[in-house]
Order: sequence, then C-alpha cells, then structure tokens
Amino acid sequence: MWLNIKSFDEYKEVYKNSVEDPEKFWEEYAGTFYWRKHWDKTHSGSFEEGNVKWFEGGKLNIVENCLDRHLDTMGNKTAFIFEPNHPDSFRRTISYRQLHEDVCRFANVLEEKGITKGDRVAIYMAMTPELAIATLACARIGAVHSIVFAGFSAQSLAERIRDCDAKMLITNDGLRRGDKHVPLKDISDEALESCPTVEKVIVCQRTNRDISWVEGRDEWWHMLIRNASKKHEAVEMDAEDPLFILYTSGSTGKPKGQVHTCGGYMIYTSYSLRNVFQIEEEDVYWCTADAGWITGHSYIIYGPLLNGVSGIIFEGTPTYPDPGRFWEVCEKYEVTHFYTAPTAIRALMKEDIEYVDKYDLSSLKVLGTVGEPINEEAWHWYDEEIGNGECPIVDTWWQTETGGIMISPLAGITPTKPGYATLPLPGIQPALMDDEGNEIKDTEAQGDLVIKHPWPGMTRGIWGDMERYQETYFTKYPGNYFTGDGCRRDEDGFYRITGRVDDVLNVSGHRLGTAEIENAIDEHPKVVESAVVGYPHDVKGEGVFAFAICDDGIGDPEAFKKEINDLVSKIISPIAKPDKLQITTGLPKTRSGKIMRRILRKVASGDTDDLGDTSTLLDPSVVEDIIKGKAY
Ligand code: 6R9
Repeated sequence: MWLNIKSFDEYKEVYKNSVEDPEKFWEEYAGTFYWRKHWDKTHSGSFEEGNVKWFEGGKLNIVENCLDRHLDTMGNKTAFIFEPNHPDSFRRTISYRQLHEDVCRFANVLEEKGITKGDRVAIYMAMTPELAIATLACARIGAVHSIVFAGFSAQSLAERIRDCDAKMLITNDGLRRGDKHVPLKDISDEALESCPTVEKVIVCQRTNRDISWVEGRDEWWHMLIRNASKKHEAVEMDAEDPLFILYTSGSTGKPKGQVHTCGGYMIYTSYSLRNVFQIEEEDVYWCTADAGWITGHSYIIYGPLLNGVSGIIFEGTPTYPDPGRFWEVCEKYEVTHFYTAPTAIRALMKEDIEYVDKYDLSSLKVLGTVGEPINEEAWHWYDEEIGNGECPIVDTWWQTETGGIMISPLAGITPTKPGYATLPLPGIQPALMDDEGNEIKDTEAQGDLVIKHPWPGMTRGIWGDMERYQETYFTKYPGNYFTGDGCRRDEDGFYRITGRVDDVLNVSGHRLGTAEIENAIDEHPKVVESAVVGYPHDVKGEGVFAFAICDDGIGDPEAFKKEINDLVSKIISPIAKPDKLQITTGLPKTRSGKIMRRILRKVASGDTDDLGDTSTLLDPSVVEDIIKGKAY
C-alpha cells in the first residue's frame, strides 16, 4: 500500500505504476475515505472534451471525512490552534470534537436561513477559526463556498459575488493585520450595493468597532449560533458535485471562477499533503497562507483535517509586531512542518539574524515553499538559518487549477535541489512542449509545462464559462492541460519552474492579470492608455511596472503615482499597486495594434541593450522615448 511513500525506490516504483494504470492507482487511495456509496466509474472524460470526471456516482460528504470520521479515535485531539494578530491577544485551541460541533451548529444556521445544496455562499473574512467553520458548514450542507481574500476591494468582491450569483455573504465587522485595520463590513456594504442576489449577510464579530446595519438583511453570527443545534446530518453529495469556486487571475481582465468538486479534490489534497510533507500523527503543521487563496483552502482547511493533523490558523503577518513573529510562533507551538512563500523568506532574511536566533526552532522537521520560484539565496538561507541544515525543503509547484501540489520533493524521500520543484508526484504526468506544439522528449529541455493525463484534483471548469475553460487550458496543446508556466528540466529529470509565459504576474506569490491592472489604471480620467509588465523585484519576486499615456497636465508625477496607486487599491487590492509608473507618449505597438510587452519588460528590468526585432512596430521611434523616460 502506497498511502505513504517511504523511500526513493518506492517512489520510482509507485510512479511507474501510476502512469501505467492511473485508475488503479487513484482507486487505492480513494478507498481509504468514508463513502456513503461506492463510485460507479473511476474516471471518465478527457482534456479534449473538457469533461473530466473522477469517482462519479460515489456519494460522500467531505466534511464527514474531515471531522466525523475522526471523532471516535481523536475527538480530543487539537484540530486548530488559533494564533491571533497580536501575540498578547486571546489565543485558543479547538479539538476535532469542538470543531465538529461548531460546524454542525453553523450548518444548521445556514439551512435555517434558507441556504440549500448548490447555493453559492461568499465568504469574506479574517483569518480566524470562524472562516474555517463557515467554509466547512457550507460544504456540510452542499452549498458551494466562494472565499474572497479579505485584502480585495469592494469592487473585486462585488465582481466575484455577481459572477456566481451568491445568495449569502459571510463576513466580519473588520479585521486587523499587523497594525492595519480593514473595515470588512463597510467594504461588504459597498460591494452589496451592486449585488442583488445576496439576501442575507452574517457578520462575525472580531474588531468590535461600530458598523452600519441593514435590518432584515444583516445578522450577527453569535446570535444565530446561540440556539442552533450541535447535531447535523451532513448532506450527501456526488463526487462530481461542486465543492467550491475560487477566483483566480488570468490573462484577460476578468477573474476566472475555478470550480473544484467534492470527491476528486478531497482525494488529491489529502494525498498530496500526506506524501509531500510526510506528516505523522503528532506533528504540528503550519501553513502561513491566507484561506482566501488555494493554498489556504487545500493546506490549512481541507488537507490537514482530512489527515487528522493539528494545524495553525494565523491571523497576523510575518513582521508584526516584529520580524521574529514566525519563529516565535514556531517555538511556542513546537511546529514540525512549516510552509510559507518565498516572498516572506526574502523579506525576513533581510532582517537582523537575531530575530531568528532568539528562538528555539529545533522542533522543525520539514520546510515548504509555494507560490513562486524561490531563488537559490533564499533557499539556502531557509535551509541553514531556519532548518539548521537538517530539514528537507519541499519547493511545491502547483496552481489554483490543480487543487493540490503537483511537482515537489517528498520530504526526506526524494532528493532536493535549490530552485527546483524536482519531481512530479505519482499520478502526475508533466511534459514540456516546444513552439511547434510537440512534446520535447530529451531529458534536458526547456519549454511550456503541460500535464498529460487528468488527475482527481484538477479544476472541472470556469464557473459559467466552459468555453473559456476549454480555450485557456486545452486548446494550445490539444490533449494536454496547459499550465501557463515555462519550465526547465535538468539532466536528472528535475523540473524548475521559470515563471508564467502568459500575461499573468506573480507579485509576492499573488497572481495578478496585467489586463486587470491596466483596466484599473485606465479608469483614471487623465490616463489615455496603459500597459503593465512585471520586472524582477528582490523581495516580491516580481514587481508591477506600469507605463501610461496621459493627457497633459498630470502635475507632480509622485502625486500622480499616488493617485494611480490609490485607484488600483480601490478597484482591485493594494497588492496590485504599481511599484513603478512611467508616463510615456506612446506604447510599442505592432501594426495589428498589439502591445509588444517583450520590449516593455526589457525596459522595466533595465535591460535595454538588446531589444530584439522591433521592425514590426508601427512606430519604432516610440521605443527610444520609452528608454529615455523616467519611472517614478
Ligand atoms: C499554489 C498557487 C499559481 C502560479 C503557477 C506558478 C506559480 C506556484 C510555484 C510557482 C515556481 C513554485 N508557482 N508555486 N512557481 N515554483 N513552487 O500558488 O496557486 O495562486 O494559482 O498560482 O504560481 O507560476 O502557475 P496560484
């Protein structure tokens, strides 16, 4: 049984079997869950048709597998440790039994408020256990949750609510992250002005500040759960019923609502966490992501609970009240598995090493990274200063679309190599494609990364737009899933992700579409047209560089930049603010009117010696002006 792969030889054997007979491979793992009814068909559909299904006809509820299944054997075990924003604030631990009760109570509340199977519920909340409770309660009654990262603006929230016609919004009065306060209820109220489908708003108290109230629509979380029963029968779902929608940026302006399903997602998040991190019963696992991103869905909420692990929910930031915060928490709870983003590592390695040395980090066994390529310097700092050279680093490559980790070392089992996500998990078949659309068979190669065979955790669609789903993932390389990432494979067959090959930026591990940011900048009355590209940034990985053609009279450029940044924060989120803004008289366009971003990327990164072929530009003299221009 390969539930946990325990050696490199076993990995190789299991991998081979998984390619030869994928169905048998996944059946074996799926068999370890609690199904109310066994599935009829292990796998059907294809990438060509865009209709992949796994375990169809199987009946289950994922929350029964996360919670109920564990009650007899580990009811008193800690499910979540909650660490608040400020270290002196109230912290608490929640056992599996308690979490089960809380989820059942809130599931009863949702049903009483008229939410039923298939309804969409938007969640816009602080990183507290209630966020997980709300999420799990939705899943328990078969409602489709759509968590929106609490750093998004009112407009972004509204766009996501409208896209999926959510019937309810669950939010907080506000949240604190570091020394910032975010008035979530105010932002929600603004968003809901343009969201007619939302009938009810449930507000969970966190900051106790004054908020406005819409009688008949808004209700307090704590009042509603007071009399709710702690008994609740989970709703039976088909493996292929949608579990959640999560919006992610693509190369057009409109975010894509990725749809994940109950059965396949459950199997894949559980499987990937267990094998990549080599988690064991007594481990304390901490993923520092926000539940508003896929990493939080899969590796704070679902994956750890499915495996009966104790996990940390952290409300704060890496640098508040000081840059030792992560390490203080690791020491306090004797964290064994720590999973964060390269951008956090890069920010913390700039700080005085005292902030690390002060704490006892000897409990750590495995270190993980996710979200963006990790540079070798950061990898080595993480390895030596945090892991004391003794903790395997798992550089985990995956996407919102993939549901779980796809290419990564298995901790302590497969070799690691700085900057490399290394080898695919068994069940995952990556390949590299050349410009002509052919698979590159040489071991050492560089190309576009695709996946050749469906896996249970993959996205089943873009909410309300299956055409775009087909077009985005399955058209460029027919018969394959196209990841949007470029990748290099070394002589040992190890994979190194080189970054996006489409118009998507990765800023501090956050995925942002250039078109989304351009649309926001273009809202400024003085902006005629804009173009956004990424450039290398030593902490964020990639920074946002905006070029804008403006009407005369923008005045002081610094002040103008602030106006643009405020606008982008308001329309999208502060994470999308341009780091640099250059006012220009023109943009390098081809005769067909397409902006040649390749040139702008070179200018933005200060690499203007060789701009390549510019002969297809409508007006090549524009380039000279751009090179001479000044960025603020
Ligand atoms: C999980 C997550 C996905 C994009 C992906 C890629 C980049 C993620 C990476 C990585 C290099 C890694 N990415 N992990 N690049 N090494 N270990 O981040 O999902 O927000 O959808 O972003 O992030 O470019 O395509 P998501």
